[in-house]
Amino acid sequence: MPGSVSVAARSAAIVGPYLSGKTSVMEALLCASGEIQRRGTVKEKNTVGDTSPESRDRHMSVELSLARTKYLGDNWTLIDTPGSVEFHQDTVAALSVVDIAVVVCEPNPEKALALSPLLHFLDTNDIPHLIFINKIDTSTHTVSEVFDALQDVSERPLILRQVPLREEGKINGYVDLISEKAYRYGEDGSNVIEMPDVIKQREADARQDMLEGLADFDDVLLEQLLEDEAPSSEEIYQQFSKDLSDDLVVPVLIGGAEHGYGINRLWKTLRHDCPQPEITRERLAFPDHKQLIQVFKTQFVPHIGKLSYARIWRGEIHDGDHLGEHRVSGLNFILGQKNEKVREVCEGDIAALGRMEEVRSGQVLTQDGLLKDQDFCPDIEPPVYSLSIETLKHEDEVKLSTGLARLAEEDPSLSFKSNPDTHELLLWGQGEIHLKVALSKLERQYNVSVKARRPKVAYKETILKGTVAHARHKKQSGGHGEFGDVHLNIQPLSRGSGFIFESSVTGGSVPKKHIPAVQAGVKEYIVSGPLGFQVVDIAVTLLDGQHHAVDSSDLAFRKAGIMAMKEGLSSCRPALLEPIYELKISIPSPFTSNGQALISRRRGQILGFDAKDGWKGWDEITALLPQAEMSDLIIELRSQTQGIGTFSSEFSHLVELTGKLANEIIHPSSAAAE
Ligand SMILES: Nc1nc2c(ncn2[C@@H]2O[C@H](COP(=O)(O)OP(=O)(O)O)[C@@H](O)[C@H]2O)c(=O)[nH]1
Ligand SMILES: [Mg+2]
Repeated sequence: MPGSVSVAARSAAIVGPYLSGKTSVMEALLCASGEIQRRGTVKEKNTVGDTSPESRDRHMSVELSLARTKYLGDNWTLIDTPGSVEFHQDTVAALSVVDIAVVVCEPNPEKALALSPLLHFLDTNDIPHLIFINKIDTSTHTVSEVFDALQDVSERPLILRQVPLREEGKINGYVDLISEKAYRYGEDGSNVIEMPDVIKQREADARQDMLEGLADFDDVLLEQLLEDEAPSSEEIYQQFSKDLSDDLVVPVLIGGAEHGYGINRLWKTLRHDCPQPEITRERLAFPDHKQLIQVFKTQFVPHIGKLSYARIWRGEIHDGDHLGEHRVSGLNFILGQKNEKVREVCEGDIAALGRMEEVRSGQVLTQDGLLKDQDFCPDIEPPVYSLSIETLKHEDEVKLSTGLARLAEEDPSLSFKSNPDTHELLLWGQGEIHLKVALSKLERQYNVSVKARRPKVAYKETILKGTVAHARHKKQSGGHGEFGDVHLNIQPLSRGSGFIFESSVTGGSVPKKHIPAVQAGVKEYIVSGPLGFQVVDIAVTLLDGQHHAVDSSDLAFRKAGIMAMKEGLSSCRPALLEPIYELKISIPSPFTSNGQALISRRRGQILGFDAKDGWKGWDEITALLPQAEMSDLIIELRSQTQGIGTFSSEFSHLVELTGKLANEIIHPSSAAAE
């Protein structure tokens, strides 16, 4: 076991669903390591994590909180992560640089499903992790019920490391299954007690289960078990560390962060079993370099500037070092809100590097600069929710674009783009709270207030029958007049054809040089047709026309084109077209029928559903859904799936919309007045 040998700094991310107690676990770990004197609580808003106003106001972590600490001589960086799926990108960023993840969960089997996406992520990315069943003081279920439910959503085998001790119906201690010592919880750590007789049999059975679980990965241990030989504690410890490092098994611990229960045990497991950074470096397959620094998170801090949070995988860095053309200006260790300026950082450390203006999250630096052709960026969550935003003051537009660009650099799951169809600026992200937090940061950090509303739907219109329209633009006002005369054949096209303009003019009735002007007029008109929307799926052919030797001009022919379209289109039976998207909805199988009902209620059409590839216990529903029904889909989908259902979408086609719904869209004010 690593005793007093000094090891490179390690790092653990504390992950898990919203409200499971991650911020409290970090607080308890920091208190146990002596980093802070008194355990803060989330309720009193005095924890090391959750320091931003956005976090405190919402009683939830909305960003990463880092804390550097020392436990029994070893250096650590703990990272508290947001639990809400809406802030998952930060969690993924943290998981891209840590040696281990501590998954915190509720002591309730009914809530195990909520861990499914996270465990899937850890399992498929081979990130070593352990599970800490928290709030054990409030548990009304047995630990084995919770354990079984967790096993159902984990691809890796779980191995229970402790059995709970119950006294008067409450869990108030545990037996460690390796050392076989019993402990009673106390506010200042647990005290060893004699193992009560009532638990001996259960302890022996649980220990046997643990050993059998480990023996699946070790022939020597298997042989020992088959021959009824008792392996030594030392051998079991070693096997555990190895299996965890290799991400073969997932140890399960129990405790209660708010009272410090089981926290020393958690620390010791981390200390003994968490892989060393060099093992993680191999897992992540970094190339060999003297210095290797991975930036995983970027933050723009008022009065300080850009900070790049980075893990040092190899070598040391000093303040002022050049990494190729990038100069490190300022090095800080972080404890929640406090930054500690340091002159150098070593292998394994996580630090905030100042003023690396050209470096972005996900990039890796070596002594020669950015590592090219190798991508360590985590995948970006596809956006599922958007708002149309506009500054309250016109003069704030420049500030808005600076602010948005920085927010999107800090959080790649947030994006913005203008919609050419509706002329709106859309902010895209992971949900209502995600966007509200972004808007609150815009106001607080960039001093821009914006108005946000539900985005418009990009309705279009077309025609159901064709016509030939004639228009003459003529103006005589002294000097040069204006003269243009056109005959346009306007015909509907099949869905998805777009817009076609042709000319069949012969003999120069409309001079060649003016034909583009007619086309320009037609295009200008179809931006907003008789119903008020862009006209699509039509073919316009310039059949014939007249010109005047002196008065004809591009301007005159453009105006004639507009006039002919205006007169022609109103007699062509205009029809409203609604955009339809194809959705892939990922949903845990117990909720699949709810998901299908949700689509049907929203005028959707289910195309099919199947088991989701590579996801145990999940389905994927493919469906078509009108865009008008999509804006708050994620909210309802999450509310029906313990917060974990999600979807991706892609524009599919336009379809004619008729009846009352169409009427309400074409005449919104009259519909509202009814
Ligand atoms: N009874 C009890 N409550 C806890 C425990 N740990 C956390 N809590 C409470 O659970 C709530 C959520 O905790 P928090 O740490 O913010 O969870 P997070 O969202 O995962 O960071 C808070 O009200 C905590 O006080 C615990 O061990 N026992
Ligand atoms: Mg939290």
